Amino acid sequence: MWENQYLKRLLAAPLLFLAACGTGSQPKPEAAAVQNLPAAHVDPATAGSITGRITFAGTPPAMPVIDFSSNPQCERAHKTPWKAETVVVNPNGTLSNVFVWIKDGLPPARWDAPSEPAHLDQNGCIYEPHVLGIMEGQPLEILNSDPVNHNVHAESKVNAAWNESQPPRAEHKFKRFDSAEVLFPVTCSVHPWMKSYIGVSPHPFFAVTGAEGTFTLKGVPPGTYTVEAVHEKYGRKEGKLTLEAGGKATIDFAYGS
Ligand SMILES: [Cu+2]
Repeated sequence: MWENQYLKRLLAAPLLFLAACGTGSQPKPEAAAVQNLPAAHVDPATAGSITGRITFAGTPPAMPVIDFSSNPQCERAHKTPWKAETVVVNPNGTLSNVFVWIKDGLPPARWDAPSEPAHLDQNGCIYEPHVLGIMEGQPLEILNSDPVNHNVHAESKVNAAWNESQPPRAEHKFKRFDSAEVLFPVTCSVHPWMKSYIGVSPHPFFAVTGAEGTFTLKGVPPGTYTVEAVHEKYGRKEGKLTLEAGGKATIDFAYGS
């Protein structure tokens, strides 16, 4: 069971740390710096929210229908044609799958990650969700709901990259990313059309837009912030705002022509 493995890893961590000290090597400076920061504290009485909308102007590019025919089981999983999710423009003219986060402005602090894992599934030989937000140090539980072998390849640059096969009905994988990194692709070495993206945030103020093209960051302490939107094809946009104590701030981003 993963719990046991996870526990073992937790128990092993101090030993590894001691071992590292014994050999004279040190933990990564950024990791050590974060550990030394005071624990973040948000006063609910003054926390506010940041909301926004990601619009898309112009004609959305036509997305190719994915050809699953190299694997009959992948093909059978789709009753209707499945299009690539590189650009998903919603009927209301907004853009899906945009990762939005507070890029800058929070006071230096250590934000504890939730123990509840984020999930990435392989279902119908596609990754679900297409874009995933997760906190630094939060467990990522990876499922394979397909009757076929997949190969999960985290193509991270700041965090160590890894590439591991995941047979059908295998145990779920549990991973963690210990440094902020927005965004990096996750691909499958068996099925070239499979691609998702992960954004690792050092704090809990991030969101991914869905069918409404909107986002909400809740429980944000008052302050002046740089908010960044990141789309896999259309790239990065940022804007600044000031959130008053107990207030609501809005910031919209526009993509497309
Ligand atoms: Cu695959």
